[in-house]
Amino acid sequence: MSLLTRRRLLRRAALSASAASAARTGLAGATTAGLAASTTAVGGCEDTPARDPEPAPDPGLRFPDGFGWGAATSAYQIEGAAKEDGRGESVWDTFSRTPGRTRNGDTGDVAADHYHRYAEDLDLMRELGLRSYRFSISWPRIQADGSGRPNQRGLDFYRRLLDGLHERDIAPMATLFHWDLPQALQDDGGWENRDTAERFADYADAVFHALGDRVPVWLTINEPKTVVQNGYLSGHHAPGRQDAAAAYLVAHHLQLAHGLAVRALRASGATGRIGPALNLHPCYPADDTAGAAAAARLHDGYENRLYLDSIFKGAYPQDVLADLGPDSRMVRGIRDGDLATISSPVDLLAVQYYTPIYVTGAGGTVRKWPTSEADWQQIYPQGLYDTLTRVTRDYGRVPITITENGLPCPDVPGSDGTVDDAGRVIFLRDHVAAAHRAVRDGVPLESYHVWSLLDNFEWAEGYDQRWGLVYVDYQSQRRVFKRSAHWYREVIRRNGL
Ligand code: IFM
Repeated sequence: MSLLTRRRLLRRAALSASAASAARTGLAGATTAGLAASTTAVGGCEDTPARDPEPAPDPGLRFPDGFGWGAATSAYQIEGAAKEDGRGESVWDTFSRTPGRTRNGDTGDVAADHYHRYAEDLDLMRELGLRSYRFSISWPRIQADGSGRPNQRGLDFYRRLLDGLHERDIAPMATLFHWDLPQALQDDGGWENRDTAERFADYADAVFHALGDRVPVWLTINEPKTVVQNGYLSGHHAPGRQDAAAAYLVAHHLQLAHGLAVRALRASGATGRIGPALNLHPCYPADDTAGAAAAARLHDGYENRLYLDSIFKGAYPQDVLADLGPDSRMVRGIRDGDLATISSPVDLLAVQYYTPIYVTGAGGTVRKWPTSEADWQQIYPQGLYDTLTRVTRDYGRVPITITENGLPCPDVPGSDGTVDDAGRVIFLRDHVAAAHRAVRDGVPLESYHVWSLLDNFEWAEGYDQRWGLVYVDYQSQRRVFKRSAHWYREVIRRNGL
């Protein structure tokens, strides 16, 4: 891999690094905007309305009947109970307990205590009117060391959760891997070791057999790109490596693990549908030079096509392979038959959208829109429309679910105890409107999930960033519906804006 490429990759990873937000945007202490006063403003949390890249949506937008309004979470971010019922250690336990790795030294040991409070949280979901709930299964709860006989107490927890969802008429959507790799597998090389993909397929198979009768939709690997970029390029996520050569071998093994899990589901006889969960960033040239167009195209290869092409076209993008070079660890790690496995037919694509990327002719990136508290996030709802329509245009009419979209805000309860996150309401409104335009223009979108249901452990940012519809007071574990939760309940009730 050329020095230029390596520099470019590290810069790219740094851009998406939420740890890099140590240089905060200065929004943390700002108050939220009054909704009425800023109905045409974009959805940052700042009190000075930002320029809006698009007009306020028409009130009265309705989605197709049966549209799956949902919210999402992940195991390590909400469950807590890190040492209970036979759960093993994950890379995030190790990473977050290592001094200096997370803000304030925060860990997921307790998080939102969802493991103990899941029944209360299920009632919150019902109160919200959710039709779909996306959560993840903790691999180290099912296999403490990442292999062998599944831990029945871990499976029982998820069965109780699934039963509770069915009782409340909320459709479950289960992610098999949301970054909490068993530490024992990391000790054997983690995702750099091809065998981890095989271990993942075994784990998936155990879960399909135990819970397959209760889960209509499975997602394989959450945001493989984030593991690659944050875990292995910038190193601000577990396992904290900075090794570009390893990073793309990891990408291949994550893709392989995805394909093996798809095959395991088919072999298990379970009837659920399955697909990947990809965070897609539209990459635009920063100016109208040919150099910026070419650089944006290659950037798109690393951000999007590496994952989409391998799954939907059975081939890695040639420009990325050429850029990595024939001697790269990734290219040398691809074996005959791997792409056929990776491209095993899926039933749906889960899209997670947060930000666009603007690429200069020199391969750098610039910002064009206001950022949120997460300084890697530029607020640009049109990017969601562009992403959805691009996927349908380039990869065919695979059913799409949006499994994450959201905004961190400095939510603080007022003296009356309410949390007025008006900026988040505007953000969500504008993104829902963009999704609606995509549906109108032919995108087969079946559901939308806000990230996140609850405030939770935001990885390297610890508990400093709040992304939830529901406020969590981490001292008392009291939950409070934010203004956005009340607003979203109405959206669901009306089936639109
Ligand atoms: O909290 C994360 C989530 O785990 C994966 N997608 C992005 C979210 C916000 O950073």
